Order: sequence, then structure tokens, then C-alpha cells
Amino acid sequence: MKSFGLCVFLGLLIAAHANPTPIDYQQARATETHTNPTPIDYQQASTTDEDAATNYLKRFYNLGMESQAGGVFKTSQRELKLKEMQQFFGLHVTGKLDSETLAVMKKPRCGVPDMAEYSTFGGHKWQTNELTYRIENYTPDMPPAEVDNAMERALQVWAKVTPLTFKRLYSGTADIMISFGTRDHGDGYPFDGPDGTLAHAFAPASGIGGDAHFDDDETFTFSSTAGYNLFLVAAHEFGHSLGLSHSNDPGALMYPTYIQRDVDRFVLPQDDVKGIQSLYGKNTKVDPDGPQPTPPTTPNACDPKLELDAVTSLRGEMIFFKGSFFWRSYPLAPNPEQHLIKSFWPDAPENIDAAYENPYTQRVYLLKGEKVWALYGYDIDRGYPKSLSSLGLPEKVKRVTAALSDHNTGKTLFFTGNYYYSYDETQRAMDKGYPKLVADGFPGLTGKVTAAVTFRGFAYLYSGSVMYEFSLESRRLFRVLKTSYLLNC
Ligand SMILES: [Ca+2]
Ligand SMILES: [Ca+2]
Ligand SMILES: [Ca+2]
Ligand SMILES: [Zn+2]
Ligand SMILES: [Zn+2]
Repeated sequence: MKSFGLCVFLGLLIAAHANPTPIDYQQARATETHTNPTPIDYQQASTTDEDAATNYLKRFYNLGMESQAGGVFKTSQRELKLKEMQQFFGLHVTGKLDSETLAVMKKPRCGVPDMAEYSTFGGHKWQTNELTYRIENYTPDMPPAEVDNAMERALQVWAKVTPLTFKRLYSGTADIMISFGTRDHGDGYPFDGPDGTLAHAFAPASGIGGDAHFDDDETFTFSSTAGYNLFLVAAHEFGHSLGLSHSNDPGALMYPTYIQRDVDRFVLPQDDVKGIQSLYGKNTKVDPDGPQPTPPTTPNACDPKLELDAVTSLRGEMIFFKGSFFWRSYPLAPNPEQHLIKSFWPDAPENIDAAYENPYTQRVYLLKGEKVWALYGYDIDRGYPKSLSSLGLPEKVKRVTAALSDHNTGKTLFFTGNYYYSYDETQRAMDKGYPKLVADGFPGLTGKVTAAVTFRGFAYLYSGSVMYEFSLESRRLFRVLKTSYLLNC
């Protein structure tokens, strides 16, 4: 995933945005001819999902731009583009508009295409390291000082890891002209009203090149978690202003969809650092803030040292948690999808301890420290997080290291390192005689249990970077496997 991501990413870099004006112009024209006088908006109720998907593929995947005859594209071409999109987002590649794909298409995102095929001339990076920017106007959503601050910090995200510097101009033409606008705002690529596209930016070039435009039909915010955080949106757009394309690394800032992140502790992820340094090199300046924190990396399912935080079933799928990320595996899919936890559940915790699915409440429970969260689909139940004791665990249990639910017997097992408790979901009571030693209940396993899940009649107990396969019923140990075994690595 990692090396593939980088390879696609670098490939795009060459192809994309070399000369933004003709690329995006054709793109905009195609969508205009297809729709009514109002600008395209794929969230409009009046368009069907299929039409919405077609519009999405035209906008972001150049559908209909190649070998197009008389404005009609072949169905096979649409399927091909749909597959490209599914591949880019790490979805199950079916070429069909399934609900999963549609859900990704409906997420708020950046207006720059993921696949831009028309590179013509010009460079894709600035020829100087001393760049200028100017904030031309302001959004009514925030005080001007907050906008200034958000823009400055967003530029510093990139300045910190490169030799680039950004000088603010208050008049005249800067390399990066920053403005807020709605709908048709004068560049031929109209915005789409609330949600959908949040902003777009142009690759390095003279004139409109480097400029960043923000859709003022969005509600931008400075620090709260409501609305769209201007710093996060701007930091992404300035990546384009400096020559970066979209990345398919789900942890990257240059991932196309908007993801709520911890703004106060934001550190530019490794994929973005690699991308920008491939254009401008490393930072040689002395940083007044001292050494920078290590850029976060996206975990690799095939890492032989991989230790999972937690594993659970979820309505026939499996979810594997690691740090800020999770993998999601479908029964028939060859490769699991990887996402940031925050991209699905913005208020869920990261670096969790344990997770399990309760078939009676139809909830997935995430455990971290002394707290538990209940997930129902994309929602977190009201009233959560609650204390561990709300699950029936004794007060002295301060942390659960793994949990699994036996759907046949209605028992939930809570592991606390070398010991485990058994909770009867049907009786809603802890079973007597617990905690027990894991080695007594699961002969052959001597280490601490760090993650656990049931799957097809087996109990999979993880201990660090290995996984023990037990018969759920007889508790007989069958195999000791790699952690990545169920991740189809
Ligand atoms: Ca410019
Ligand atoms: Ca919008
Ligand atoms: Ca764990
Ligand atoms: Zn973008
Ligand atoms: Zn614009």
C-alpha cells in the first residue's frame, strides 16, 4: 500500500497541473454541458445517484475527456473510471456504484481532480524558494485575525520541512493569491454551494498558478470541531499551490477528502513530507521552535512486526485497529481498505485498547483506558463515553487489553493481559469464577492477550506480533499465525 501509494502519487505529480488553466477548463466545460444552468452539485436530491457518480467521475477522474465522440462516452469508459476511483480510495474495485463508493463520493472534498491527464507544458514547482502570498478578502465566518493566523500556520506546515519561505504582501500580485468566493467566482470553475467541494488551488505557474480559492458557502472555523477547519483546508490547498497532487495514502494531508484532525497537535504526515521534499528538498533553516516531531506514518498491513490495537467484527466485516487508523475487510474483497478512524467516526478515540461487537445491542464497543464508546454505524451513541464498569466489569479493572464476543454462547470475554473475565450478555451479568488465567482457558497461550476476535468458529487471540487460532468451542489451539494473516497480506 505504502510503496504503491507513493508510486501513483509521483506519477500523478508529473501528469497533473502542469498548466492548470486548460486542464480544468475542459473539465468545467464537460460538466456544464451535462447539467442544467445551475452549477453541478452531486448532493442535489434531484439528480440520481448514477448521474451524481457520473458527474463526480467527470470532475475528478477526467471521465469523457479522452477519445470522446460527440459528447457521449462509452459505458465501458465510465466503468474504467469508476474502477480508477475505487482503486484510488482503496475501496473494493468492482466498477459498480455500490453504497460504499457512493458514500465516499458524497464526502466533502477538495475541488482539484484526482486524475488529471492533460499535462502540456510548464514546470510543476516554483523556481524560487522565496514565495509571496496575499489574502485578498475574508470570510464572514471568522474574525480576520483568525483567518490570517490560519493561513500563516497552514503555509508554515510546508515551510517547516522545506527551504521555502512565505512573505506576506498587502497589495499588488503575490505568487499565492488567497481569496474566498461562492459559486461562479471568476475563474471558470464555479463552487457548488454548501459541502461538496470546499476549496481548490492551482499548481505553480504565473498568474492564477499557485492561487487558492475557498468556497464561502462553507462554514469555516478556527478551532472548533463544527464546520470545516480553515487551517486544515488551507494546508491541503497550499500543497497544490506548491505542486503536489492528491495522494491515496489515507493518512496524508493531500488525501482528497476532508478529515477532521487534531489541529493543535497537527504534524505533517510522512507521505506529504516525502512529496514536498521530492520537489524542494529538506529544510536547511534553523527552526526557532526546535526539532520537529516525527511525521506520522501510515501503518502497513504487511509489516511483520505489526501489533494491532484491537480487532472486531462489524456486520459480517472485520475491523482491525492500529493507532489513528483501521483496516476494514470484506468477506470477498482481496485487500482490506485502510482509513483514518476520524474519517469515519470524528469523535471516536484513537490508539484504542480493545473492541468487540455485541450482537444483542448491535453495537461495536471501543475501549480505551477506563472508558467505553458505543458505535452504531457511523454514529456514536449519546451518553458515551461511559466507564468500563457500565459493561459490568469490576471497579478495580482500569484497562482492558482485548475483548471478544462469542455470538454462539452470548458471552463477551474481556482480557486484562494474562487474565480474562466472562460476561453473559443474555443474563447481563459477569460469570462466576472469573478472572481466570488465559493459560487455563486457552491452553498453549502463555503471553498477554493484546487483541482478540471471533471469526468463522475460531477465536483469534493476538499476543504482540503473533496470533493464536483456537477452536471457539473446544478451545483447542490449531495454529500460531502472523498478525497479518486475516489482513490477507
Ligand atoms: Ca499566482
Ligand atoms: Ca461547496
Ligand atoms: Ca489491545
Ligand atoms: Zn486537493
Ligand atoms: Zn476558483
